[in-house]
Amino acid sequence: MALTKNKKVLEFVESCSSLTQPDNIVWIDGSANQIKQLKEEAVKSGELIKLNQNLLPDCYLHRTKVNDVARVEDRTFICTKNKDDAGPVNYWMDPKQAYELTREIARGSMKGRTMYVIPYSMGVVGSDFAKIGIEVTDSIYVVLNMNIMTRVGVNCLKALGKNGDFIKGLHAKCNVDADNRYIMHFPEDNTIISVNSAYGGNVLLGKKCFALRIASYLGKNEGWMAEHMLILGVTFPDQTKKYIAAAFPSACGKTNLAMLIPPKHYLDKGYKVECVGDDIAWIRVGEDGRLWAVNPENGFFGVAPGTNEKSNLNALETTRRGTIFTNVALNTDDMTVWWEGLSEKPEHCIDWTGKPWNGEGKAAHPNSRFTAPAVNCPCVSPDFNSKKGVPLSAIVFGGRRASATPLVYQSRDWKHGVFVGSAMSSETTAAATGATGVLRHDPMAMKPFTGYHMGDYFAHWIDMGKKIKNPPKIFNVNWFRQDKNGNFMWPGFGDNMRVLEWILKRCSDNPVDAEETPIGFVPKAEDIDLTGLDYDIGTLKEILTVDKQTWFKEAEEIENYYNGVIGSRIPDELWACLNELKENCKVTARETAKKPAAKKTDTAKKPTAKSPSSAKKATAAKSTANKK
Ligand code: SAT
Ligand code: MN
Repeated sequence: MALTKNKKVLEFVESCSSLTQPDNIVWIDGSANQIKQLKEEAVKSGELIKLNQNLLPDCYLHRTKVNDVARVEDRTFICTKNKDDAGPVNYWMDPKQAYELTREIARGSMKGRTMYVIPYSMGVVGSDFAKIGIEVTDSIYVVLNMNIMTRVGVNCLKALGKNGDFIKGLHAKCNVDADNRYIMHFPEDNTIISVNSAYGGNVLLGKKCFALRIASYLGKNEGWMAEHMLILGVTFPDQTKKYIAAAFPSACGKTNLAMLIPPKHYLDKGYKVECVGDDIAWIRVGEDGRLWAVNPENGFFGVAPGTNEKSNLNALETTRRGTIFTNVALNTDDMTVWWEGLSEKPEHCIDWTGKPWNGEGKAAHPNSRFTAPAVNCPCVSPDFNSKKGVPLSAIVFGGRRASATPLVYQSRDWKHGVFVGSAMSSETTAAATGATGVLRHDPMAMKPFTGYHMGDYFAHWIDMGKKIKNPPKIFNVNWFRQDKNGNFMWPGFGDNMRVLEWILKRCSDNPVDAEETPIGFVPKAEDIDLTGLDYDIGTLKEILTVDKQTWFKEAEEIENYYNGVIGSRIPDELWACLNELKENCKVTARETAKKPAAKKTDTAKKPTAKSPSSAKKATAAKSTANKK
């Protein structure tokens, strides 16, 4: 029975059911009882495998079809009336054509199936930030995942009232036919249609489709920002707190950074890191002129491989109950889960395709995932459900770069920070179909997620800067520098705290000193606290060095991207930053003779006491870790 009198909702549900012709319609009320029944049904049908309920209570395993394991960027479309408004880095389709195409595919596709109507809220129901969506789907897996990832149920319909507007989402599994798979966004109609997939980012419509692609478009029009960012809070020994939002491409370690456990001596001193979000931030200007951020999600859809007690104990603990695992391996000895990098290989296991694993190839798919409730997380922030969000001291951009980009640098101001974000490149990962390890431009880690023209998105960032009286400082980090033998040069994971500390010291009223380089401010190596780490300060110096020639080439590459890809909508402020970078990186004949590039001290800032550093010998361990 319909759970609302909102005519727009009823009309939408009716239009979906007359198109797809399901046998039944079930409204998801969000009650524990209904969710329990759906899990039982999914176990019966084989859609979920019940795991060991003693070791992993309320945990299940799901396997997707082998052709349906990641987001499909080349089948994801932004359907604006004007092709230009979708811009150069999105795939575009005329809305009329896209509606016709997907409606034809979805027509009658739910015959013999049940259609579920999921009312959900992105953000705390009823808060100023929150927005309501209705997702109609024929997949129990989607219902159960949405129930973890978002706030689901009747209170969302209540918040909507009789007349409220919402984001419409239709998901029809159809035959999971990769050749007819489409993820369509109609930002001008607040509508999403997804057909022929049953994998996470393509079908959990509250996530990338709504909370980033549609929301970024809404944010541009309404004066706020939807970003692909984790949010974390650092508590200092004196109990003050500061918050950081950080943008990294998919599968580059956002979940690990968001749940970081600081090294022992930081814990001993009283430092604490708490997680507000691991993937998406909705950001507004507060009355105090600062930026305030919320995480609109309610759970974590994290990459499983590489997650272990050392890399992310908090994530592991988060997945110990109430979790749905997708495409990991099944340890048949004790009916628990396994993935590469978790622990020793199990004696007997079934790989992600459902076949006994003989130890060759991967047991878990590289993009296998856990869907886990945020409340499970041992370090979830007490501000997780805050209606007004948390104030940002720093914004951090980061990519996966084997060379060129130093461990950390700070931009000169907001505009320059926007330039740094716009110039981001990163090596591709298994989160999307296609080749991995290929360097590509991924501005603000939003290349696959901006619901409008990338040049206008840059301009929106610049415009936002004009409204923020007390802007956060903007930084760039790179945990992934490699030496000539392919070894990572920075340990990453919990040791990233050492870099976060420097970042936050730069955000204080009495900032720590820094070196000015052609690309921005880098730390003096002695100011990164290496206490307790077996690490060579020489290596640190190396990954803090900015090589002018390399960066001149980077600047030319950015120029090619600006000119050749993004084009005329790039704001003048960013061109000015690019020209400045080129100017700063011009190498004189004399400099060529005596490298490396000269640095000068940041005289604008008052130097403060240096943090203790006790560098020990040895180089960074050879590492195969993939998300630091
Ligand atoms: O598959 S998702 O888009 O949900 C996760 C990701 O790629 O970041
Ligand atoms: Mn993501």
